[in-house]
Amino acid sequence: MSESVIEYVLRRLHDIGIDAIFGVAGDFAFPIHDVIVNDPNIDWVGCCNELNAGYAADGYARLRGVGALSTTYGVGELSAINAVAGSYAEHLPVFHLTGMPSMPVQAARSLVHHTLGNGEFDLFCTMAEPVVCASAIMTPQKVAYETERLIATALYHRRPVYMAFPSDLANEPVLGRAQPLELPASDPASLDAAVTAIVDAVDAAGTACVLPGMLAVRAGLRDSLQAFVEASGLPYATMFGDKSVLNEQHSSYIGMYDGKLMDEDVRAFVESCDQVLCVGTVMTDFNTGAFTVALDEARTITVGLHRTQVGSTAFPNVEMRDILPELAKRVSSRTSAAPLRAGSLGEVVGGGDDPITAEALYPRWERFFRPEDTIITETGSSSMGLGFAHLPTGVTFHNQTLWGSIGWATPAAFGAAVALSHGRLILVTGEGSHQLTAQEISQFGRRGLRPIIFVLNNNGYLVERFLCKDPNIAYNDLAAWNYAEIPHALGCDDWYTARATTCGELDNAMTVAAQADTGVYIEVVTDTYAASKLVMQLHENLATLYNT
Ligand SMILES: Cc1ncc(C[n+]2csc(CCOP(=O)(O)OP(=O)(O)O)c2C)c(N)n1
Ligand SMILES: [Mg+2]
Repeated sequence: MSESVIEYVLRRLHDIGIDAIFGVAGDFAFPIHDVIVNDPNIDWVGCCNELNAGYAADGYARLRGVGALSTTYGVGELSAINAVAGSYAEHLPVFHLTGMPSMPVQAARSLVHHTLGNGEFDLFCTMAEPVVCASAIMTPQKVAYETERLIATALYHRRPVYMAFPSDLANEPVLGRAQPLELPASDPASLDAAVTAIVDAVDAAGTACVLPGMLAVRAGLRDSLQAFVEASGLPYATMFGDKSVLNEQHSSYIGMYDGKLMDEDVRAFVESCDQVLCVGTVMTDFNTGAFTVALDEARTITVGLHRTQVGSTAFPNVEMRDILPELAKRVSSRTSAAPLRAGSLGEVVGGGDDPITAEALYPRWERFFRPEDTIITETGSSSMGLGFAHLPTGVTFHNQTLWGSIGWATPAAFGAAVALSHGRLILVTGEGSHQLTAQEISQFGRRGLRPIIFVLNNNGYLVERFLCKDPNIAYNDLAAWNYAEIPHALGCDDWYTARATTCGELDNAMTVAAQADTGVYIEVVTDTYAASKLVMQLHENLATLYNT
């Protein structure tokens, strides 16, 4: 029998690395979901709601390079749209498959459920358009061509795409044909000129450094970037949203660069360099210490996904995947030792009945991390502290630094756990953020996944307390939950759970967590104002942050 519309799409998604699709079922999507559930190559991963499914697909894509979710018409897809927008902002190619009413129902402008009751059926596709880089309604005639176009577009831009399946067409045989598309190549002359310009600039520079950026990881070029950095012998620093792009234990790693807000030695060195080579960095507010980085354009080289800039000269149509290997071949090697050694969060302090202060907490977390951990951190005070931990080899650190939608981390950690092939999965979230999406904890238990989860309970929205006018204002307060009871109530029966209110209790819980062979959930209770350093620094620099 010939392949159906949805079978074609699923086969091609599997070809590019997708073996799980997150979602919530619904009648208009049954023709899609029936096939996913019966597909031997792709797991149907049910989620508690569509927003969580979108975040889970995002977390999965951070590890695997691509991700997918599937929702029903209107009610389902609109619930997911915040998550898809986040994947757009954060450069993650997530495929959003949604079911639609049948073509006759649409043609009759019928008053069916999940519509606005105005006979219009293309509204939700239109709503999705600004948060995806391409979209299509899949018919037997178009599906082959459109699938290839959408895959190529998603992979080129590293952004989500939207696919809608009218319910009467999803299981119809494919009528058209198409070949997988090749991604655009670099313009050879522009590529060669860009490589020459970079090599000349770096060779002429007395001092130079690299800022490795997350777009290189999004493009699957971590190894290629590492090879270039090794070949050049250049020191490298990392910005917040780029944390862990390259190994922090490497002798060339000099620490976190966060403009004027954090490590002054790193800032002074980076900004004094004759050339700073940014590879796949994105200069957002939280990536630049609230825009306090000061990089002189004349001394800055920027390698983007599709374009390179050396000083004020732009080299268009230069693909990052092409330029990095060329640079590794042609760059001169420096052998001088790195000018700085990356710092750590300091010695572990406190013990016994001592309260868990910020000074007690963050070094404990840093010490808890092991090689090959995958760490998912939520927007809020905890990620702003952990961003400056000195990570062991092979650890990846994930944060939604640009989109910053609280609630992301818990389902994203679930998606990452589904994608994970080795090592531990650690989630660190504030309790305020956790309240948005905490029910997704149940999905870890359901699939027998064993994350280590830390929920920082500081009695409210701490980071907001530091950013708003009146820290004690009522909108930063929360309903008090018994967090440590959540996993058991949500079906994670064998998990180790603990509520730590003192350093001693936290040490005990961490000792158990380090050896546990079940899921772990630790509520860490601190004072309302126990804040990491960056949070306090942001407070001091509010005017810079808000450009006022
Ligand atoms: C979806 C969404 N709603 C609101 C916000 C605004 N916001 C940013 S941080 C934050 C509070 C986070 O609190 P919590 O998770 O408890 O972390 P803490 O800073 O207290 O450690 C809020 C409400 C947001 N970023 N995203
Ligand atoms: Mg909080």
